[in-house]
Amino acid sequence: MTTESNGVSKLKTPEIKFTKIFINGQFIDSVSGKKFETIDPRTGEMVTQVAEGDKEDVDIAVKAAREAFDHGKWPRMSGFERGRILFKLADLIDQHGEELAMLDSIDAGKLLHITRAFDIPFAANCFRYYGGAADKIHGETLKCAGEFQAYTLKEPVGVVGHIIPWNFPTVLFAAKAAAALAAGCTMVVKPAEQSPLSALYLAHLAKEAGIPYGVINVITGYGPTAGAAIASHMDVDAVSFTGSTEVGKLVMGAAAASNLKIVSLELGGKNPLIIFSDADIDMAVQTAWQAVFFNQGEMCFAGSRVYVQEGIYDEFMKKAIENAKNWVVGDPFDPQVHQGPQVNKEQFDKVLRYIESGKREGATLLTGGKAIGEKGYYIEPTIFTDVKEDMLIAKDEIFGPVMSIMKFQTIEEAIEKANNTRYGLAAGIVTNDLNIANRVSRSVRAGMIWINCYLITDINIPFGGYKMSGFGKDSGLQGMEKYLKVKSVITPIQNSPW
Ligand code: TXE
Repeated sequence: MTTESNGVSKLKTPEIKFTKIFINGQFIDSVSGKKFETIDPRTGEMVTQVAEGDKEDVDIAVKAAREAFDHGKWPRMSGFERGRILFKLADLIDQHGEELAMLDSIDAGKLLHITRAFDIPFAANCFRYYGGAADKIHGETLKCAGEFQAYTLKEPVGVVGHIIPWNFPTVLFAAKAAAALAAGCTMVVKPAEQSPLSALYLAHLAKEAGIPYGVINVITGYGPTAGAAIASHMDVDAVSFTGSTEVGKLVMGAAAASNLKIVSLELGGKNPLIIFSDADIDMAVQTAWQAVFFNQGEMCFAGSRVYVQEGIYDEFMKKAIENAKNWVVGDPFDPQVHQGPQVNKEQFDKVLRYIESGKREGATLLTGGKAIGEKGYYIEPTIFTDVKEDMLIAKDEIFGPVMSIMKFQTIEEAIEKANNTRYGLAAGIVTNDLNIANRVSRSVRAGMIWINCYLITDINIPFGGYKMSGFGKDSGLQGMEKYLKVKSVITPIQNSPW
């Protein structure tokens, strides 16, 4: 399907099948009947209208999830059976990968060829990984003092609220939902208002796969209304949030003020990428480039503070400028394009404001720095040099295609600067010296360290931060542990020989 664009080319748009909230296995209108628009970031025009869920809808969804948890078969069936259904869902995601990829591309401006090659297979594999783990959940047997023994049970926490951002809509839905489903939980998912379409499609596929009604409910809507209603709900047992640090604090506050629900937070980052002068310079430039500009720079793990050791600083700059010349910004549905539009006007304006602040505060604009075109939210890949530690572009998460380059001399200085941030999500080290790599990786306070690579991840690798980047991991077995509670059972044991 194609539609008229800004008059320059024809833009592809996918067919939109699901626009209503999903409760108890049915797509229904919101109680208020209100709808909101999702916007195509290529043009700023409406894609479609989606039901706007609010507190009342969250209440109904939580009731359905509660019923499915307290009386339904999902938490009671064997892990093996849950796993079989999750495998089926994984296959359905693969089969419908093209539709899902297109929905994320049109909602969030993500490159279709990357979404197809990475996001969708990753999402399907989340269900396979946790499907395989579902029948391997078990406790321990413990010997006690006196004539007693104990054992632990791992039980699902109950009803989980997942609050999801827009930069990896399908991936984050899958990583959170698959882990909680494997654990035997039921859930209410709130996708970001910017990117609700793939979540509704996934709800449909979950129904097709045979996940019982009420186990997955999806409420599309805004954060301060639907999202806040989940965070403060008395009958939600845990909330798993990915988004900004500011909202993470609100979610934690709401959890504390309501029922002390379990909280996990995956928040922002301002991640250092430290390039030592012994590094292979071409590899270092490529690594830095991908670390900042992949996914339009809209990554909490973007390596947006690039520290380059003085010996290779000038050469690094030269090669970085060369890279910028070959970098194509444009329609995310075009396979030749490297960078699509920012997700919406708000993020577009925010990134441009940071670029202005960089200029105002005296950083040198090496390349880029401007919006592209009259329509849509496109921004040039932008590199600042001579950046000082106290500039906003060195301190704040920009969440856009902006690289801030700083020079350093010694390993001690690099470590100190890398840790000079309120965040602690990720860090990168580029060096051929194993001793440097080992020392820096243990000295930087961050939840994820890449050595001589960046962005590489897999579903079995725990992901989550230190400091104000939050706590609690997504992915890996730890990603499932947070949806399990440990119960200790103690019984007498008589005449035991041991
Ligand atoms: O995030 P929000 P926004 C960072 C990034 C970005 C900034 C703002 O720096 O520029 O945050 O983006 C829901 N109670 N990240 O405004 O508001 C909201 O509806 C409960 C980093 O999009 O944090 C959405 O579903 N929920 C991040 C989700 O929270 C609320 C990815 C994230 O939205 C709520 C996205 C409330 N009061 C942005 N208010 C990452 N860690 O990857 C909003 N929400």
